[in-house]
Amino acid sequence: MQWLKMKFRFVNVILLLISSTCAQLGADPNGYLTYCPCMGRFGNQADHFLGSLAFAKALNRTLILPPWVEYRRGELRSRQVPFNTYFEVEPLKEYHRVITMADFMWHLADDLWPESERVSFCYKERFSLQQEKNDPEKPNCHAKDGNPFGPFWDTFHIDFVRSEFYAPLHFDVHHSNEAAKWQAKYPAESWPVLAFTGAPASFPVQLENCKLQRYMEWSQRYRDASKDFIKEQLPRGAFLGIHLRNGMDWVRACEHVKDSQHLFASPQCLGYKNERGGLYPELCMPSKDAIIRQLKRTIKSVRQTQPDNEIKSVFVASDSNHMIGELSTALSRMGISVHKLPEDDPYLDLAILGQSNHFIGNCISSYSAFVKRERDSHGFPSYFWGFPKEKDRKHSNVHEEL
Ligand code: GFB
Repeated sequence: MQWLKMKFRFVNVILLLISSTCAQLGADPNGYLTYCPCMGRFGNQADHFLGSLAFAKALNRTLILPPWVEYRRGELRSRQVPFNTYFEVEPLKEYHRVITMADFMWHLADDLWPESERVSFCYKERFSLQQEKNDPEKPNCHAKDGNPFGPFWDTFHIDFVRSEFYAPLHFDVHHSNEAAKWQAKYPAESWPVLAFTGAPASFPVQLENCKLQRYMEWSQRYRDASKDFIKEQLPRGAFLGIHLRNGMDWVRACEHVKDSQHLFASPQCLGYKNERGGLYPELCMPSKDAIIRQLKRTIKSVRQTQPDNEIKSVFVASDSNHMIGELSTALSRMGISVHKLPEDDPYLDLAILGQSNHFIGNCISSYSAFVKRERDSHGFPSYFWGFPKEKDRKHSNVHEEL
């Protein structure tokens, strides 16, 4: 009997907790927006996130914060990592209403987005790789087809009953009255949740949305870990953070430099309309000698301009070759030590680069772009490998800092 009473009380407490969480979360009558960050790795997803945040605000819908999609070697299905593992949720609310996907799905979805009403949005029909699924009579977004599409929605047991094609609407809410068109076509009363097959945003991030980076604050775990590393592993004094993007995927990507005006994040140094020039190979893959020359030049220049806060060490982040040996040898006469994380951690690398006194990144990499935007939001200086072009630099007064 006693046991039954306790069980009853326990169930009551749980119900009370759930209902108070629901009350706290409160349903948004203006509706919600959810999407799969199904393109690329972190840098691409971060670019898309900023655009999606701006889009949700323009439509006046709460943005459901998607988990980050990660790929591990040897695993066939992507892993979904909760948004707040890496970034705080609260600072985003200063800009616009957001809710984590877990909170939305556990506390609100049953009422607001019942299983029978889950519709996937895509621009136009997307064909399935499995031929038998493509039915000319029933065009479909195939929102769960392939990796990471399936694993992403499966994380929250989401299946779609229908597809909606939103063409000719688009996501540029800065240069037209597109938001009003979306609201007219998909009012929140009849469409409480817009669920996009991919991010409702462009890549690279639109210029107007770069400044939203300031609402992305590292989680306590990453703030602590980066501070500890800087304090315990680097010598006292200023340090220069560098990003060396040089893995095999990058070598292949750089081959596209010769036939493009822009590649990935290149507008961050060249300008969105190539105002500051066209692409060239050294921007993508600087040689070892060019890297060492630029490092020495930067360190000397800081010595002259900021004699009270000289660079004492270099922190290297890389997806492949950190060049620790070569760089240590080259910089030893200047009394500079060269460091890297003991274990690979792309997020900790980013958090540390964000805090360095000076930063040299790869203009074409969206991973570098994340660091550049974060530093811009704090007023910290950033530079790029091979920019401006060495021969241009000799003949012009262009300041390297961007
Ligand atoms: O972030 P991301 O889209 O940047 O993809 P890019 C690169 C991934 O490589 C990162 C790892 O998300 C990390 O997982 N990575 C890169 C690093 N740099 C570092 C680093 O310094 N430290 C660590 N630990 N990991 C482009 C994509 O990548 O690559 C394109 O934008 C395409 O879509 C191309 O895939 C080949 O912009 O650099």
